[in-house]
Formats: sequence, C-alpha cells, structure tokens
Amino acid sequence: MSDTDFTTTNSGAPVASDGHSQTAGNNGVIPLHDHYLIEKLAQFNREKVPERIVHAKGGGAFGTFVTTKDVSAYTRASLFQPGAKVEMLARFSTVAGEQGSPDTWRDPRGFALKFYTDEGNYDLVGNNTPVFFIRDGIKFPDFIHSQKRLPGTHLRDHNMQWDFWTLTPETAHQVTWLMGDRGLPASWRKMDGFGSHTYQWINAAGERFWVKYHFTSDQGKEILTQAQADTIAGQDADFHIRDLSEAITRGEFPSWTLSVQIMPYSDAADYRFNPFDLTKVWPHADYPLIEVGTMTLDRNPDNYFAQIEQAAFEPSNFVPGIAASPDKMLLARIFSYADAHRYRQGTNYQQIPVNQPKSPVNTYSKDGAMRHGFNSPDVPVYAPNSFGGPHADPVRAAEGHGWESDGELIRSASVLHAEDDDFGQAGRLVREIMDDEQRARLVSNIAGHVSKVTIPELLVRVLQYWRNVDATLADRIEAALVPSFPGASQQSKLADVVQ
Ligand code: HDE
Repeated sequence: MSDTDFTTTNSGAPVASDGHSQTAGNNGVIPLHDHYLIEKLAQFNREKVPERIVHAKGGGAFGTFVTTKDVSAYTRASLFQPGAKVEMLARFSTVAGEQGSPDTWRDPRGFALKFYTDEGNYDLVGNNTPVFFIRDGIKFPDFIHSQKRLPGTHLRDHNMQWDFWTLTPETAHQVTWLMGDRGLPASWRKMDGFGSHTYQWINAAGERFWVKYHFTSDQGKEILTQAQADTIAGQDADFHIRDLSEAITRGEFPSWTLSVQIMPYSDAADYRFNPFDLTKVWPHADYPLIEVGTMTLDRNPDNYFAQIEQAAFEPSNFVPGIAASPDKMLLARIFSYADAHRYRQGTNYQQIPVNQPKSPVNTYSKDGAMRHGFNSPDVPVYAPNSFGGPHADPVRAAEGHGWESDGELIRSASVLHAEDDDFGQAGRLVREIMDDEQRARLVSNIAGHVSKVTIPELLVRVLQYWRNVDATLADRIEAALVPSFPGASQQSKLADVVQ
C-alpha cells in the first residue's frame, strides 16, 4: 500500500471509516469525540473565502512571457529586456456576475496577469477593452452597485444601469465597447487584452515615458451574437473556463503578442486630451504600437481553488522600471486590490504559493495569521539594525521620480485639454472603427438592452445619450426600439410617445 492509499485526518492520522460516524452501539448516540466526523463537517462549512466583489467568475492558466524585441530604451524592467523569459499566471473573468454566473453574459472581460520576475511579482490587471466606464475611482462602488442587484428585490435592473450610465456621460466610450462585439467574446483565447491605464516606464538612465499595453490575440478574434450567448448561457455556464482548459489539455497553447504605445514624458502636458483619462485611448496614429514580446499559456492549474480562486492580482505590484501615472483610477486601484486580498484571504496572502514571488523576499514583516514563511532567526525584525538585516537600496528600486504634484487640495475634474470630452471617441469608434456588420450588431444589442427600460423619462435620456455619441446611431436605435414600445411608430418619435 503506498502512502497515499489510506485516508487520514487533516493532521495525517489514518481514519477507520470513510462512511460511518461512530455511535454507542447500533442507533446509539454519536460521541463528541468522533473528531473525524466533526473535522469533515467543520471543514466543509469553511470551504469558501468571500468571492471577489467584482470579477468573481473566472478561470486561468499558467504560462510564460518572452521578450522578443528590444524596448530597453524605454524601461529597465528585467522582464522586458531582450530575451527575458518569465513564468506567469493569467486569470480571465467577467465583471458583474457572481461565482456560478454564465461566462457568456455581456460584460467586459478581466485580463489579469501576474509575472513572476526576478525583481518581484509584476501584476498587470487589465480588461479586454482599452478604456473603462469612469475616470475617478470614487465613483467605482456606485458604478458597480448600478450594474449588480437592486437592494430590495435582489434583481438586476436595466433602469438602474441606464440611469447611472446616462447620468455619468463619461461612460459612453466604454458602454459603446460593451454593447459592441467586445462584450461577448467567443473565447478568452480569441480576445485582446489591455492594460487600459497609462503607466510609467523608466529606463536605466532614469528617463521617464508614458506607456499603454496592448495584448493582441494570436488566435484572432471571435465573438458571439447576443442570441448565441444567451443560448450558451443556458447550456453551459462555464463555457469559457472549459474552452481554455480543454484547449491547453489538447496542447493548443493560446498566445498573445504584447505591444506598447510610448508617449515621451513631456508630451503629456500639451496633448490634445488628458492622456491619463481612462475613458480615452491614444490614437495609434499619434503613438504607434511597438512590439515587445509574446505571452503563452501552456499549463492548467492543478487545483482551481488554491491557484485561481486564491490568486491575488494587484496593480500595486510594480517592479523597477515600471510605475504609476496620474490616472486617478489607477491610483485608487493601487489601494483597493491589496485591501481586497487582506479581506478575502488574510494578511499573509502573499505567502500562498500562487502569490509567492520567485525572487527573494527580504521584508521586515512578521507574524500575522497563517504565516508560514519567515526570515532566518538571526535576521533582525526591525530596521535600522546592526545585525546584518536587509537595507533599502534606492538604486535597485529605481522608483523613478513620479511626476510633478503641487497645489491646493481640490476636488474637481482634471484640467481640461482641448479634446477632453465624453462622447468624441465613442462616436469615432462607431463611425471609423466599426464596420457595417459590427454597427448593425451594436444597434441590435443596445435596442435589446434598452427595451427593458420601463421609465419614460429615462428612455428619453438614453436616446439623447446615444445621440450625443452619433446621431445616425441614435436614429437606428430609436427605430429598432419602436416595436418594443406600443404606440410609437416610425412617424411618431419614440421620444414623443414615452414623454
Ligand atoms: Fe478592478 N477590482 N477595480 N478594475 N478588477 C478587483 O480586486 C477596483 C478596474 C479588474 O482576476 C477587486 O481582487 C477599483 C479597472 C480585474 O483576480 C477590487 C476600481 C480595471 C479584476 C477591484 C477598479 C479593473 C478586478 C475585486 C476603480 C481594468 C479581477 C477583487 C478605481 C483596467 C482580478 C479583487 C482577478 C478586481 C477594485 C476598476 C480590472 C474590488 C477600486 C479600471 C481584471 O479590489
């Protein structure tokens, strides 16, 4: 008998039965000291950690990133040096659905990456869209509340969603992406990923650049129509998890080509719109894509809970040569993710194997629940010290110089650049980027979603929201909505009917 053939308690002691509680004779009482019965039931009650408040439903895999080009002129980060190869983890997810919700609901997709570099873990936690709904993190809880469930009925509500979106016009660009094809990828393998924010790269000479990340699927892009997605949602809630896992099992390893847009540090001040506004993209004509390398996923997790449910991605995990930017959303996220992990998994979440760096950890942190890694006993747990403990090395950290921050404390929208608006890029996306078929699906998707709005004055606001994006698009949406609203006709404007 091998040493894995017999059942044990969690403490390793062999157990007498897998199927019988201990009783005093037949039909006798169960003694309190049947601790194996108690251990099994108590462990069962504690199998869950709080699910992610957003991006709860997801899946992922391990792989490698290889830098195939030379971008050392822009960053000293070791993982982006020519020829560098690092292990990594990716997790893909929906945003609003709880655990168990269908993978094929319309939603942006999380595109979370953890690179186990020799300078510590670098986490790039993005989405499959290059922008986001809002540009200030203080609105994030409100935004998510409006996308999830009503407090009374616990039901999702289209009135709530459109109420928030139409009262927050900065959402228009991302809502256009969401209602378009990007909202329903056919497979995580066949969608692009983006860092979304503007980040900062610092090269070995200490020069700073602004950077945006683009991961282009080498499998191409494939989408679902709303009807296909609805059917799949009813047949297989785990459609995307299954697709990724089975592809890797078949040896079909998905890969993405990483390219970056680089903006010289000094361009930001006079650029035509705020380059740190997360609701905007940088036109490629202004800052073309520069190829960096390839990310390949080639290993499924051995244990979903241990390695994916417990994976802790955080935008605060920078490495030397990569830093934050004035993007208010990024700055808010830098607080929020580690806070979420401490809540979900406890203070020593970075000691869980999937979150452990593969580079040395020389911290003065100690103790705390579930600690199992610790410094050798002759290393002091305080600094400064005269007993050979680690000391900070600003040259190695290469924190860069951040950016100029000065002035009174204010609460206001960022300083207006000439093209700081809410609808311009959404309109260009519809008119210049989408083709006819994509525009037709966009109209149908929006009309399908808006047809569930039941408040007339909100419906008028929704029509104006889309008119601000593009008048032709609004006309088409209005025409597509007529059948959903009795009394409206092609002649009588929908807006007149619902007044
Ligand atoms: Fe998140 N987000 N987020 N988010 N987000 C979380 O962290 C948050 C935002 C994204 O696979 C949470 O571990 C704030 C933008 C992904 O584990 C939480 C703001 C983008 C994932 C959180 C944002 C994202 C999360 C929930 C506004 C794309 C899943 C659990 C400032 C650029 C990562 C957790 C994974 C998860 C906070 C906005 C992407 C609550 C405060 C913008 C892919 O901490």
